[in-house]
Amino acid sequence: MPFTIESAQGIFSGTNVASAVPDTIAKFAQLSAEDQLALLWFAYTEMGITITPAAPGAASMVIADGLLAQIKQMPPLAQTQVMCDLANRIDTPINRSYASFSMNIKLGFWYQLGEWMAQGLVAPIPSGYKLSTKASEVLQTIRQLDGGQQITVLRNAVVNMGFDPDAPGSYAKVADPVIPPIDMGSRTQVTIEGVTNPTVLSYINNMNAFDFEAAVNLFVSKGALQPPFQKPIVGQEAILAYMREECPGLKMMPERGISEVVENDYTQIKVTGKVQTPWFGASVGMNIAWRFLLDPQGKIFFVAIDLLASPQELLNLISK
Ligand code: ECH
Repeated sequence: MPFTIESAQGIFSGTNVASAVPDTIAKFAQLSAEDQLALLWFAYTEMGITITPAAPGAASMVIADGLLAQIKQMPPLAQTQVMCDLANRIDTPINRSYASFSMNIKLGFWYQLGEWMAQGLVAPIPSGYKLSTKASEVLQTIRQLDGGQQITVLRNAVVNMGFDPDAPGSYAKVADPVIPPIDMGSRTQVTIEGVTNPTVLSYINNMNAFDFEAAVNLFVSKGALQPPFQKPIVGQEAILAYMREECPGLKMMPERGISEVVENDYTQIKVTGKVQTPWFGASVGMNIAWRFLLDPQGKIFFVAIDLLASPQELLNLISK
C-alpha cells in the first residue's frame, strides 16, 4: 500500500496548528482541583459569551438530571467536595456516572451547575479565592487564546473529569439518541474556492446535514479521521460512533482549498475554513483545516482536522 495512516498524517505538514491549546491543557492538568475549578469559573465568566444549552443532546439531559438533583440537595461543603472529586478524577460512584456521560451531557451537566452556582443554589467558588501563581499563569495564557481555542481548552477540562474505569477516550457508554439527518430538500450545498472534488464537497454537505452514515460511506473501510490534537480514529464503525457523539449541530463553513495528485494516483486536498459548535453558535468561529488524502477511487483514506494557530493560517495552502 502506498500510504499508511502514519504517513498520511504528514500531508500538508506546513500547517500551523494551535499548539498553545495542548500546552495549556498540560499545564492546567498539573493544578490542584480547587485551582482548576476556580480557574475554569474565572475563564468561563470572563469570556462573556452565552451558551445555548439547547445543543444536541440537551434532550437527553435527563440522563444527568438524577445526579444534578442529588448534588443540588447536598449541603454546600458536600457540593464543593463532589466538584473537587470530579476534578481529581478519583474513583467514586458519582465520578463513574459522570464518566459514562457523552460529551454533550458532560457539558450540559457543568452548564447547569454553573447556572446554579451563579444563583447560589450550588456552592460557588469562594469570593476572593486567590489562584496560585501557576494557576494565574494558566489563566493569563487562556485569556490570550482566541475564542475557538479557549472553548477547546474548556471542553477538554470537562471531558477529562470523573473516573472512567475503561481506557481513556473510550466512547460514551450511555449512547446519545441518534439525531435524524436533515431531509434532502432542506440541505445546504457548500462551495469551496479552489476545490471541486465531489468527495470533499459531499463530505462537508453530509456533515452539515448530520447524515453521518453517508459521510462515513465516503471513507475506505479502514480509513481514518483525526480530530484536533487526537490520535486517528480508524475504521468506518469507530468513525460513525465518534460522529454521532461529537458532530450533531456542527456547522462547517469551508472557504478555500488546494487539490493535488500525489504518488500512486492518490489526491491530497487541504481545505481551510470555519466551524461553529451549537453551544456557542455564530459567536465563536473556529479556524480549522481539513487535510484529506483520497485513494485513486476517490474514497477518503485519511482526513485530519486541525485547529489552526491563527486566522492567517486560513490562507496557508502550501502543499508541503
Ligand atoms: C464552571 C466552573 C467549574 C468547572 C466547570 C465549569 C463549567 C464549564 C462549562 C464549559 C463549557 C464548554 C463548552 C465547550 C464547547 C466546545 C466545543 C468545541 C467544538 C469543536 C468542534 C470541532 C469540530 C471538528 C470536526 C470536524 C470534522 O469534519 C470531523 C469531526 C470533528 C464554569 C461551572 C467545568 C459549562 C460548551 C471546541 C473543531 C470539522 C473533528 C468533530
